[in-house]
Amino acid sequence: RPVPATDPREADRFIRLYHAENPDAGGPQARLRDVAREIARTGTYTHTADELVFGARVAWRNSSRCIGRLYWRSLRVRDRRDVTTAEGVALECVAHLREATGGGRIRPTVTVLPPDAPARPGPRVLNDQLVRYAGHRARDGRVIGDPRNLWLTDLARTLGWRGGTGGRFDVLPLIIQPGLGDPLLCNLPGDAVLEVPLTHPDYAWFAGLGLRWHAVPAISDMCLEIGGVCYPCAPFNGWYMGTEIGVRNLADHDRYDQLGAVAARLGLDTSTERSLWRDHALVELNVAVLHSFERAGVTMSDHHTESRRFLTHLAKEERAGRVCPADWSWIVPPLSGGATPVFHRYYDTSVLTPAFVHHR
Ligand code: HEM
Ligand code: NRG
Repeated sequence: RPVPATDPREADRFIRLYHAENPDAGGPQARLRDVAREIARTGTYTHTADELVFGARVAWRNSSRCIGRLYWRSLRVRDRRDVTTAEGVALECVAHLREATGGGRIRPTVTVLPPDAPARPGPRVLNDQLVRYAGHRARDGRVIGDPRNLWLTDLARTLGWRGGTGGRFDVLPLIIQPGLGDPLLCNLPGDAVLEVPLTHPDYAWFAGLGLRWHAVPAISDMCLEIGGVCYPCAPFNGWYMGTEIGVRNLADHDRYDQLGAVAARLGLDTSTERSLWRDHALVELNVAVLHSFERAGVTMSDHHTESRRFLTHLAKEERAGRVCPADWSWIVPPLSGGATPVFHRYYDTSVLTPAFVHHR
């Protein structure tokens, strides 16, 4: 995978932004000169530790699909640019999960591994999140587990993974692709993956559905792009908003597809759409998700609270004289959209950097 040289104009823009927002760092002129020289000599340049922290936080601030941006300034940045091996990357991913989980008090965190450099591509994690449940194709063609991860499960098997019980919630191994060389499989230690079994505050039968989800959403397949430099391995996490699990992961027809099972236990009339049995089942499923995380002491927000926080964030950004880009179709929660304040307006759709980007 050839890596192009860093665009000096991107570097220039970032260094100016850093110095504009960090007046204590002094003027940008000396640093601009050094960076230009380093790019001319090596094809790229190295961020200072402070530039990296700032760049990662602003990449979150610029994530137009993210409703959770109010706390962008408190993102914890683990600077691990010195890791040289696939084993090292795997260990840092495990350490990231442990630190970010915080025993349930989830801490928004990003771990930054080595960047792409000309003739020296950085490592990547092939899993789209650090914690993923396997999808197993059963003999009758149905899928046990998460159908979304069939490809990843197949890839792990091809690379020699023999783990898993064939069940619905088998945690997949990490698959690390080093900059150069063969991919590495790494099983996640059980104590690094906090999970929450789902129960319902009013319905004892709910536990019998055997549903659970992992505590930490840690996206691991996006590049962190700062000042023309691309960090292809920069797993990040915040906490879950309940609807991600209760409306999408467990309810989507092409995911765990649980609405029928929930509706049946609730005794709803599924013979007609007009009974709104899907809507009713969705609400109870989402009540269960929020209740279970709360009971387990794991940070999670509901979509009403997170929507209000987002508008607070927007107002703060405007007061700071910045545009806050947002993508309506991702920001509006997938349940009761019109009952949340984020529904009733439009947003600036600019694309800003630093950013987290899907490169593949
Ligand atoms: C997307 C919530 C923290 C970066 C999203 C989505 C939600 C969300 C609901 C939409 C996901 C979907 O529909 O699949 C939150 C909450 C957080 C949080 C509640 C709690 C602190 C973070 C952090 C970062 C981040 C720490 C990065 C440092 C992103 C990005 C996307 C996103 C890049 C778009 C992902 C994609 O394109 O697939 N967030 N987020 N978020 N968030 Fe956040
Ligand atoms: N919907 C996905 C996760 C996407 C990102 N969501 C967050 N991010 N909350 C899912 O696994 O359901 N975060 O960094 O907190």
